[in-house]
Amino acid sequence: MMNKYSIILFLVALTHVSCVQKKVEIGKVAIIPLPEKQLVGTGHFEINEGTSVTVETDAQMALANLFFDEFTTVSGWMPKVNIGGDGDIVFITEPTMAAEAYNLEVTPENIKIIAGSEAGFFYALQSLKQLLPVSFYSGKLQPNIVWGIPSVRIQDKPAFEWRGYMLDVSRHFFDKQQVKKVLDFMAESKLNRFHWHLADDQGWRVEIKSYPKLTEVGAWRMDYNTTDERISNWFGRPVQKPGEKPTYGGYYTQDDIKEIVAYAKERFIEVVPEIDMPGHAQAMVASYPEIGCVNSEKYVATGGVVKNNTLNPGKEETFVFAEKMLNEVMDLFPFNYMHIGGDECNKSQWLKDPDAQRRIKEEGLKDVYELQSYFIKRIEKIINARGKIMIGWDEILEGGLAPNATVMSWRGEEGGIEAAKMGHEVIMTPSNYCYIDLKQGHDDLEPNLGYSQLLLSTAYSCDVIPKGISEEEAGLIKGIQANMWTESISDWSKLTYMTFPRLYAIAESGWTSPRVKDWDNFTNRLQTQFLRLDKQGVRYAVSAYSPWIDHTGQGDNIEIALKTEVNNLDIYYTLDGSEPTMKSEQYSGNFKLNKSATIKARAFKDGQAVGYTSSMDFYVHKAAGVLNESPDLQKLTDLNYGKLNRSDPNWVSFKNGMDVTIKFDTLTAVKEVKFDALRFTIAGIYPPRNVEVHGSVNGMDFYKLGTVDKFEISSVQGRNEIPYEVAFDPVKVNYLRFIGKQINPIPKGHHMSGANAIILVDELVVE
Ligand code: TNX
Repeated sequence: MMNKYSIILFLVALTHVSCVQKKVEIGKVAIIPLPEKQLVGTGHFEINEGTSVTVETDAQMALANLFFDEFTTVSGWMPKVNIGGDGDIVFITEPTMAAEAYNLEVTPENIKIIAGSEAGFFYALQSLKQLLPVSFYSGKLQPNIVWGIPSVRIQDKPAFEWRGYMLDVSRHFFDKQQVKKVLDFMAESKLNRFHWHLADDQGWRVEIKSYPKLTEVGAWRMDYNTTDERISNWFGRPVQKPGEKPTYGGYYTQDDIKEIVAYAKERFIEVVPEIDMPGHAQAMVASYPEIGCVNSEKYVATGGVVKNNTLNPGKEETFVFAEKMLNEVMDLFPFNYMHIGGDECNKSQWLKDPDAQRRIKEEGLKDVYELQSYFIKRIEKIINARGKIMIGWDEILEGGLAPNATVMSWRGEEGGIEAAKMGHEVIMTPSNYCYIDLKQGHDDLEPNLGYSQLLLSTAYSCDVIPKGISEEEAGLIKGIQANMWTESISDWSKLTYMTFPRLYAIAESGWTSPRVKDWDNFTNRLQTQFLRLDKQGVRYAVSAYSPWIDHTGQGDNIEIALKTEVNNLDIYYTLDGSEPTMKSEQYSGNFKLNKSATIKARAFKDGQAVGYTSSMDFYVHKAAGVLNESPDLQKLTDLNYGKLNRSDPNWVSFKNGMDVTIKFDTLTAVKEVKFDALRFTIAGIYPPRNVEVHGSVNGMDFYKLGTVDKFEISSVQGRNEIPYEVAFDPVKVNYLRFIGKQINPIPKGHHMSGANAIILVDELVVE
């Protein structure tokens, strides 16, 4: 039995529970891509259990339900959606508005969503979502939040009709659920073309009923996994041997594809399938060797660059195969574009293949380039017969462009310009702006993914319409696309890391008019977007907020500069290797450094650390900044040290042995020299077998100071840095000469055996 006191306590507890304070959270106006026009008002609109939504049609009803259903997860209820009536949030059709355009008006009293098409309503809802507080993105039940949307008037429309994202699922397979997540983040960024790279040398990914071996054989390869992101193992993958059963891979059934296409459609995304040919076709050739050439590779490729992988344009059965297969593919994809690749076709097999050679003669073709063009033109007929448009990478321009083709320009902008001048439609995906498989920051701070670099600020700076074309030609440029090649992207966390935030930069170039694009404004909005990604547990890169440590000058006159891509950050640094805080030295311009130090730098914004901590062991040695005989060699003494990456520009390469002389400003006492040589044997890069160091006062008479022999080490295969150190009795010199001998020829059984070894060396450290 309850006594008087427990009843009172119970009642107090009850009132307490029912009065749990609800907290109003109000979103920020930080929409990506930036709307054409937006005017921020005062006050906010609150979405609560009583909020009602009025739509006009069933189609709008479906859109509204898809969107407002997300409230069920985060608040436990969803606003009521009705056709007709007098709701708090109203959909209003305005037929004069352009396709995909919308207006969004939020006041404390109501929200008006105005558009001329369903796509317009959909994009308005994407903007509305970004106006909600970041907590909305957590996907967790938060019943005590009152969802506030800031007052704002938005008028918005896209700059370009093609706003794409390409995913390569051949090099690494991403399953159906992951592809749907890709479509979700595309939709949130108002992207509308999903280019699905379904076939390449390393895997075939779509069920084809008339050619079952394409998935039985072509979808599987040898592989190994590593979780170590410092290792980029694309070139070192195990090659399949007879009798071995490959287990890495996967494919989509035709039902999977239909499900994904429908999922995309619901989000106003059209899916463009790509079957890459006649090159990049090893998975096809491994499945059906009869459509390959002489010396074809037998198995699905595992990594690296594949050479004997081309379809045979000399055989009629190749075209029979292509026609049946492409028709099955086209049956699955309602959009009126079919991408056939056409890139990087290694034509050396065609030079030797009797069928290919016969075709060249019979058709009166000039060379293998015209043979590729012959192939592509026949494939175009198959596609046009279905009323569809063929797209190819810009190599389809070589040897004569197919008459109706759309060109995807990837090797810079030139292919796009040329195709537009010829009156063809173009999609811009120049690798120097749009390849999000490349590193997005300093080598030391990034995982070892991608072979080169594309910074966020560079991606943002892309002008979709290249310079030097007429207004009419500009009309043929349909838009822009981010390309996610996956040689080094083996899992979801790497995929999102490389995608974000660069995808937002490219989405903004596709959607936002170049007149209103603004880098500083973008990076401010990005910080809110990062909070949204945090709430979803999505991994992304903050590289653009991390300091780059640069230096200029020479000798004891070295100056250090700290820079970030993002402007208006506060940079703090230390010189003793400790972690910088806001109590450390604040950077206010170049500073002098005349002794060795470990510099660490970190950027802060509004009192919060942003980006990564950059670090550099700065070793000021006697030859720092001295002049070399040629400017190319200046990199040897510039205090930028080469990294374990053969494309690091700091390495200086020698094809015929190393012979370098450096000259000091004054007579200098020296007692030791050190440097590193790169071993990267798969590319024929071997460290020198022997190094001699000579000194001179007058620059003519040199005498040997010391030597080091590394024959055994230098002939080992692998990938690492080999240190060379030569110590000698102290002397005073004006000149030092370094002579390094190659291990020539590269011994039998080694990578590139028989060839001449290349030597890559960096930083000639003199003490
Ligand atoms: C070039 S772009 C390729 C792809 C690679 C990519 C890596 C293109 C049409 N071909 O096969 O995956 O570079 O960045």
